[in-house]
Amino acid sequence: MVKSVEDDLGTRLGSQMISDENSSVVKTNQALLTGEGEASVNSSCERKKKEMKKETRLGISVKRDEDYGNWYSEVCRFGDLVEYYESVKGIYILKPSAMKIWKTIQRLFDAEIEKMNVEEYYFPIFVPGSALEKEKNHIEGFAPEVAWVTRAGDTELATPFALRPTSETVIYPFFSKWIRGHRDLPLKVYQWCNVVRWESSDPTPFIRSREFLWQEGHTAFATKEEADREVLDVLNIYSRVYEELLAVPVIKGIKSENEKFAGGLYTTSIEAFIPSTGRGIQAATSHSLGQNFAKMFDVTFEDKKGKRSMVWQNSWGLSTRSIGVMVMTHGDDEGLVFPPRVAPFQVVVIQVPIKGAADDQVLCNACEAVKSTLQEAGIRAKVDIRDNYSCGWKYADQELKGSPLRIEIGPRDLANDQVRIVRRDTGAKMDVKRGGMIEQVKDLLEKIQRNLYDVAKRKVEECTQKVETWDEFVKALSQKKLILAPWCDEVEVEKDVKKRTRGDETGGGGAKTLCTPLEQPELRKDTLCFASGKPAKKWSYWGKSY
Ligand code: 87F
Repeated sequence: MVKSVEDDLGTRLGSQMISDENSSVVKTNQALLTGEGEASVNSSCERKKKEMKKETRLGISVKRDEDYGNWYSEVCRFGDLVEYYESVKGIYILKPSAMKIWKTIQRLFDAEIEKMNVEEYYFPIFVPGSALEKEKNHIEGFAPEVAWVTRAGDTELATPFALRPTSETVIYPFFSKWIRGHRDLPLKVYQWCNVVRWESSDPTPFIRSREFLWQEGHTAFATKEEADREVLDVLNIYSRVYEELLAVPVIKGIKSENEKFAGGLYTTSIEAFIPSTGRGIQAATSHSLGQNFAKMFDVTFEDKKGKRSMVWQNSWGLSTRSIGVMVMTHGDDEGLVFPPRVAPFQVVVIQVPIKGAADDQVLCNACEAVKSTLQEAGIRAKVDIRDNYSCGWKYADQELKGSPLRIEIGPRDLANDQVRIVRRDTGAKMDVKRGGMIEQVKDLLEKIQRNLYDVAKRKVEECTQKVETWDEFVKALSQKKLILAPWCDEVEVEKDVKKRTRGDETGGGGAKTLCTPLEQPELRKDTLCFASGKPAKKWSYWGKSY
């Protein structure tokens, strides 16, 4: 059974903490007010934090770079993002922190997509078998992942329903019905919903789960040009969600024939890279469907000259995987690290008491007052008021849960009319006068947001390697690099690379293209494909992936 970290620590730490507090030297109220002896209290909290972590393994029990899989799982669970749903494998409960982040993503996305005149709908979760049948050729590879409802009570359903793995087959019959003439175009719809994909490979919270949340968009246009433009407009919004909110650098690109959505014309994506594992991860996709689905679902319109034509369609999606990519990008050995713009709480205020002091109500009030001042300035803040935990424990807990800033207030701070601010990303500490606190906090939150992005970007750049030959490629792959290589763009060559790199020491499947970046480095005329030796047509990113 997996218990939450608080349950765990409550039982493991409770008695130890109480005896710790009781055995401490009693300080007078005078000392409390003047802050006398508090320097040692502050550092004793830090020391205690370290000791407690060692003894009780408060928080993460493994190092990120030693056991990435377990590190990630612990960070998600102990950081209070998810709880495992033990009854069904690959299913997770999203806790309030995860939902708050998802809501922030939703808000930015809604605001941007509204500017593009895309309207929100809600379509049913049930997909009639007959509709999926229509798309048979394209979902062939996906069929094992489709989950079905076959029975109601004791009665077998005459026509079983699938739970949506994606909603093309639910929505397009209505496009066929709603679109009559050119005046009905463009038709642009999107929805926020859950989808179900019964994946067989290793489930991982947010990254690969059997039920997840996403936003999916489906649009129809009179011309290919309009549709093409939208594919990239949406990709840009996705890229902004990652870069501006989640502080995760991504690469915009086009998928290879092997890796595109088989039902469409071409697929664009944004790709992130996780340096610790050396794997790429598809962060969101925006597809041009061409007229394939229009043909299948009879989505046609009468143009201005009275001629019937098929529409041009797109579909695009961004899921809660984004939260997992953010955790992987910024998390460290102490736990989660949230970028300020999405952090459920940007500041946690913690009281640094004088051990054994009879009355710390003054401090408690000061913490509440600081929190209120922060909240009034629009900063998401909370006080950790739990009186059954020591300040050291609370520091470690705040670090585990990823809030960008911690404000410590002790008697000396009170006496000096100041607070101590500690950064989650760098650990830097600074004492700030109460009067200038809001300005400082706002400034620091912006700095942290920028720093997280810059550090992540630098790490990816350090892991990126340009190669031109097969030997360079294999070496870079063994060093877990994100590889940029000149390629002839042939399907068989990509399949061959995958086969030749399967089962190497880096584990996972074989290497494949992640994308062909929209931003292309210059390609010399005589450049050859690193894998086939044929003339290269483009630079593509290669690597192992999630
Ligand atoms: C799993 C089972 C059945 C992906 C599946 O990417 C069908 C599918 O069609 C399936 N997994 N796909 C492709 C989804 C394409 C597209 N749909 C709208 C997106 C974004 C949102």
